[in-house]
Amino acid sequence: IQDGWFREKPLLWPGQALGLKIKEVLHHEVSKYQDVLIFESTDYGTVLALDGVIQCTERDEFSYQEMITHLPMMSHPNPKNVLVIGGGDGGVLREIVKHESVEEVTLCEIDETVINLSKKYLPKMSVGFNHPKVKVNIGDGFEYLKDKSSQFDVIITDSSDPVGPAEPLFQVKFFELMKKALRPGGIITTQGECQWLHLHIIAEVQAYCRSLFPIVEYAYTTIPTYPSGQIGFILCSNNPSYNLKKPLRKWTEEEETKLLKYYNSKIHETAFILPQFTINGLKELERE
Ligand code: AAT
Repeated sequence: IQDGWFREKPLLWPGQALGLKIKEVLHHEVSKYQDVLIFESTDYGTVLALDGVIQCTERDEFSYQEMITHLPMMSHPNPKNVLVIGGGDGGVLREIVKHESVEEVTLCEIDETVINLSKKYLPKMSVGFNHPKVKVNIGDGFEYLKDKSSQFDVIITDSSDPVGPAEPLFQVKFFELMKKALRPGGIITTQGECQWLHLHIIAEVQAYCRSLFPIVEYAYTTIPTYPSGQIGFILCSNNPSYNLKKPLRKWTEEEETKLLKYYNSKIHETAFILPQFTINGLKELERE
């Protein structure tokens, strides 16, 4: 915070930093796990930043939360039991319960402070916590998954970046645990970082996903307040006959208008079409 501006302090992309003008700092504390800052910005509504990195803003969160949720949910024929790792603002929960097939959603967030502050300052996202199908578990997602097997139809890892508490969530062991926790025909999606900045992370994660799952895909969305204006998702399934690039189920156009702000069945398909520098870069990194 400097001269009324918030500037990101990103360890993972030290050569660039997004700035947002502050209207008012609403809360700032160091929790057991991270530095937690909530402020009202002049142009992007209320903002949550963890360890100096923006996690969500009221103005553009829907892009990320809808895409990380509906890409896997619409690729599954009948998702009933869903797990979210991270996602303490509640936005992904808000999206999951739009699917009527869902019977139970569990959210496992490491930092209770994020949940409590989101309930106070980010009501449009934390509304997700109020749904009767939602259960909350406070703890490390990695630990939580250790004793789970064949339980979830969809697992969504809405995690922060691999520095700090989310580091274990980018390791191969975590993907093995998710694989074990999936039911047959299950799908996982993880926050997959940005092709402009982190092709090496994407290549590494994809490589061990390919050693575990028959289907591995990368998709992305646009979002002004994540680094470089884009963020990706890694999707995997244990069912080799799935085509995650095409929605298996669709909402009607009226439902899309009513329920959604970013996702629709057409953008589902385009999200998997990657620019040539990404295709070339990933090929090169895979050879190394
Ligand atoms: N929808 C908001 C986007 C996020 S929030 C990521 C959440 O993951 C945070 O609330 C954080 O406390 C939680 N988290 C971090 N590590 C763990 C863990 N080991 N187990 C469970 N939850 C965890 C992500 C924004 C991405 C930003 C991209 N630059």
